[in-house]
Parts: sequence; C-alpha cells; structure tokens
Amino acid sequence: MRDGDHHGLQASETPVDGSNLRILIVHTRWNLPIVKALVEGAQKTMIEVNNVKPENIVVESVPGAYELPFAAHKLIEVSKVRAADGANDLMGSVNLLDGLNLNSPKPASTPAAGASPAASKSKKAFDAVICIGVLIKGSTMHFEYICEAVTQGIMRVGLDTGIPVVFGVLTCLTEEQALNRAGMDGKGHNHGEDWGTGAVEMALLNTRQF
Ligand code: RBF
Repeated sequence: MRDGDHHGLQASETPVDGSNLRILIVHTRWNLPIVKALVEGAQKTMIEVNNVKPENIVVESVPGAYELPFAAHKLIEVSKVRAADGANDLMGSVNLLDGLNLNSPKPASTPAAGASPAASKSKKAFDAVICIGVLIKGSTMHFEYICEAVTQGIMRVGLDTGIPVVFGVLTCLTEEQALNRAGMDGKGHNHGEDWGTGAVEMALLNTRQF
C-alpha cells in the first residue's frame, strides 16, 4: 500500500494529455539503482497514462544532485535555441548545436555523411523537465548543504527559464526511506510516477490560455 494514501497526490480533474509535449528527464548517477526505478516510474506513467510519445522523452544524466540545476538550465536553453533555429532556418542548413549531447560522444542527431540537412532539423523545445536524484544523509553536513543548494537551484531554473521543472529529488535520512519512496521495498509508492504526471500537468498549464 502507498504510504499516505490519504495525503498523497490527488489526480487532476482535467485531462492530462501529453501527446504533443517534449519532456526532459535529467537524473543523477549517485544511488543509481534507486534513481533508475524513479526514472522508469516517471517514463512509464508519462507514456501509459499521459500519452507522451516515447521518442519525446529525452533522458540525460549528471554525476550528482548538485549538478542537476546547471544541466537542466543548460539543456532547456539549448533546446530553445535549436527550436528557434529550426523555425528560422528556411534554407535547411545544418544546425551547429546538433552535436550537443551531454552523455553520448556520437549523438543520434548528428547527421550521417551525405545525409540531407533536413534530417538534422531542430526539434521542439522541452515543455517541462524532471530533475531526479536521491540524496541520503551521511555523517557530515554535506547532505544539508547539497539539499539546500539543489532545492533552491531547481526552483530557480524553472522561474528563470519559464519552463516548469519538477523537483524529483528524494532527500532521505536512510537508504530504507529512499527504497520505500522509489517503490522498491514492496510497500512504498514510486514517486517517479507522480513526477511524470506532474511534469505533463505543469507543461500544459504553462501553455494554457487564460
Ligand atoms: N550526490 C547525490 O546525488 N546524492 C548523494 O547522496 C550525494 N552524497 C554526497 C556525499 C558527499 C560526502 C559528497 C562529497 C558528494 C555527494 N554527492 C551526492 C555528490 C554531489 O551531488 C556532487 O556531485 C559533488 O559534490 C560534485 O559537485
């Protein structure tokens, strides 16, 4: 059973349809098995519940939680530039930013030799980002400093870029708590699922006409 069935996330009353959205997940490689479960929870929910197309979910990784805000900010800005380039590029020339990918030495978006420039056409900018990580308290003050910096940093990325950024960082006192919140102990609920739906909901809110 989900811990806190009575106070967990209530489903939205309006449809949360992400079929036209492009979502970025940035996750850490600290505590990777737990992080992976959270990432998979977010992906599964966005695809199966919110109709996000699998090819419209981009996943990147960073070393630790402290790096999440920088990476999210950078990738949002790059995606905006690429989208604008694509819209302005009437000649269909190769986009210089096509090769940018944090983790892949040879990204799939790099056009093969002789390929049509149209193959490198820019994609839509990200509509929302989910930052996923797991911080587990150790015996020094490091945990407190990183938690504070990451929380403020992720909030700032959303406000500064105008793109919603979901706070998918568990800040746990013990590994057991983290396993529970990732749904890995057979008792808890996978919070990644909530973050997936939350990202879609916030992306729709961000583009809604009031
Ligand atoms: N990063 C995490 O994502 N989760 C952690 O639990 C975590 N614990 C850390 C503990 C110590 C003592 C140190 C030095 C780093 C830790 N980091 C952790 C990594 C941190 O987020 C960042 O990647 C590094 O400090 C490099 O900027």
